[in-house]
Amino acid sequence: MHDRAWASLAVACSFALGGCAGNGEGLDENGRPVDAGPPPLEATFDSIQQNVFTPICTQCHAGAQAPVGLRLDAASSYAMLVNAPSVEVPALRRVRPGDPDASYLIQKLEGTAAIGGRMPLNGPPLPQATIAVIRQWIVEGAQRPAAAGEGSPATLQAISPDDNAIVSRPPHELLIEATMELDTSRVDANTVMLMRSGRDGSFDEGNEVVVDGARIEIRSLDPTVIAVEMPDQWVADSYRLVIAGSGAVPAMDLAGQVIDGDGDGTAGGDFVAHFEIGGTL
Ligand code: HEC
Ligand SMILES: [Ca+2]
Repeated sequence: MHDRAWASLAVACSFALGGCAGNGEGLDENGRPVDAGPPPLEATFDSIQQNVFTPICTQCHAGAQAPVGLRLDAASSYAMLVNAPSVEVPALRRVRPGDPDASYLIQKLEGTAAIGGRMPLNGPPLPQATIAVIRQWIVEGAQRPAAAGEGSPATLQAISPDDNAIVSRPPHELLIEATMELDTSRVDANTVMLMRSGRDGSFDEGNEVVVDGARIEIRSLDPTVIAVEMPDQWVADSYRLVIAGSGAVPAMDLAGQVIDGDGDGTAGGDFVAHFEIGGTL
């Protein structure tokens, strides 16, 4: 549909006006603009990701060395932003759905934050019209339309730390994102379990230690983002996070379908993620 619109535009240009972009310069052989970027910015998560976060912010905010742990690549940004506390000003959420003025992301983009520089750091500020669109997305609830197909069971993904990551400093929290809305009444200490290996890097000896005292916070509902916040000091060890998709009380989606924790395409199976603190094993 877009292609046809472009094609007829190009035809109109070259016949009626004798070429509108320098005699077809900038157009390919089918009359489409050569450097057509993503579709224009609109107030949806995917559009903001494609037009702002990916091209501008991931120059710095990506990978293990991302500043203040904030990764803004397409796979991480939603879970890292929505209802997630700012590191610089922990009293504020990076994005507070419905309230752009209280969202630290907006303060950083407008240059009004109490700490640090205006984003993008050392670059030209975003146009006010772009910030207005991001504000509008927040006003409308900072939603992200579900990606999973109708009827397929929810799968989970470790957003941070990455599965099998070795981290030198203890993470503030563990972030897990589901592909759809879960029954959050079932996301609790019965279904979310964290243990460490007993400093031997393996989980079969019986010397494993269950880590308790973790606070489980639901950051967003649809898709469900789960943050596991640790209150106490971390011990250098190998860790395993399990979200039950089996047993007596498996995690479920809202339709009552058990999660596809092991990602084999059918409901059931535990979600398991590993990471290591200290890199000494
Ligand atoms: C040149 C590197 C660079 C670029 C590009 C960049 N940032 Fe940053 N960002 C940083 C650094 C460094 C910090 C921490 C120091 C500071 O705030 O000045 C930071 C901090 C932040 C914070 C504060 C996070 C918190 O938890 O307190 C937010 C929000 C943020 N950036 C958003 C963005 C967005 C959105 C973009 C793209 C429009 C962007 N940044 C582009 C380097 C960058
Ligand atoms: Ca062990």
